[in-house]
Amino acid sequence: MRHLFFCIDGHTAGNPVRLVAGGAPLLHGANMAERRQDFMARFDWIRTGLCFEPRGHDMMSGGFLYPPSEPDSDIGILFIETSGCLPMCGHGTIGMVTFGLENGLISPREPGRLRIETPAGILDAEYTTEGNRVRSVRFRNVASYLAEQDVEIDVPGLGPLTVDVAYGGNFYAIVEPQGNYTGLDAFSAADLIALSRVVRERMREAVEPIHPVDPRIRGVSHVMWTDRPSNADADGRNAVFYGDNAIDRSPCGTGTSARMAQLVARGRLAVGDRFVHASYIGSRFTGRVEEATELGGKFAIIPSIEGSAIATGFNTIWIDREDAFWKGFSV
Ligand code: PYC
Repeated sequence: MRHLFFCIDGHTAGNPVRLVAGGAPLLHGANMAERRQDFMARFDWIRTGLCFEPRGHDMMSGGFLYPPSEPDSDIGILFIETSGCLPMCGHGTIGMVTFGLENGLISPREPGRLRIETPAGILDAEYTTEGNRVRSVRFRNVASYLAEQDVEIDVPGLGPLTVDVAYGGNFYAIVEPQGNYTGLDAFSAADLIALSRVVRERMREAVEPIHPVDPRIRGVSHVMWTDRPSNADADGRNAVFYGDNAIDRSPCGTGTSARMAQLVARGRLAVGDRFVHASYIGSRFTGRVEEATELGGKFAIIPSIEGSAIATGFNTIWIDREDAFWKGFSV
């Protein structure tokens, strides 16, 4: 039996986005958060089959568009990635909004504006166009906050590290230069991946952050290695590890949101400030601290992230149950 998926492939700031425009399963659930649970319980094979080899690769990421559950929203998004079915994904949002608009899959009620329902919450987005092309997307992300401070771990090969955990739609362990981690230039991507696996494991042993309002969102999933920018036109750069083998090619939208929440909580960034984040390959997102807020009694911020995406082609993929690797594999 073959399951057919019609996809629009492309990338946001270098990181892949596979918008599955045909073949999305019908999901149960009153909102995108409940539909995410249903998808994980019944359809995770679609995620693994489309994201992992031989149809995808370690960085593969994307999602589906659904009718939103609440009347004020224009569109619902469900994210898939090699790391799982994320509550929220920033580069994915920018890519799927771009490809959805350019191909007539999203019709906003007000041109230039969109209200998007994600499993992590509602996003208000603005976009600019030139002809049929979407040139940029800025979205106001979900409330983001510093969840854990100064967690001490010991990493073989690197030694002791003091690490914060911040939330920007996913929970990030944030490693700043210190001790033997002297900055990104001293490490290859393979080094960072190997070290990240250990950092994530040690952090999971040490803390389990739980979203203050939605306990279904919990646990450190990503590791962000930070550094000073290499050029004056950025405020920082990073390498974000996800899944088991991936370094985000984009500056990571939820990671940049988490980083801004951490910096505001530590008094190193203020409401109204702009924060240009460079990725491991030098691509950029422009973040802004839109406002201070509160999340389940905790201090939080509303960050916004701006970036752009480009489609690379249509891709008709099937998953054939006779294929030994119909669910995908990773080495
Ligand atoms: O842009 O939020 C993001 C993201 C999450 C994982 C990879 N990219």
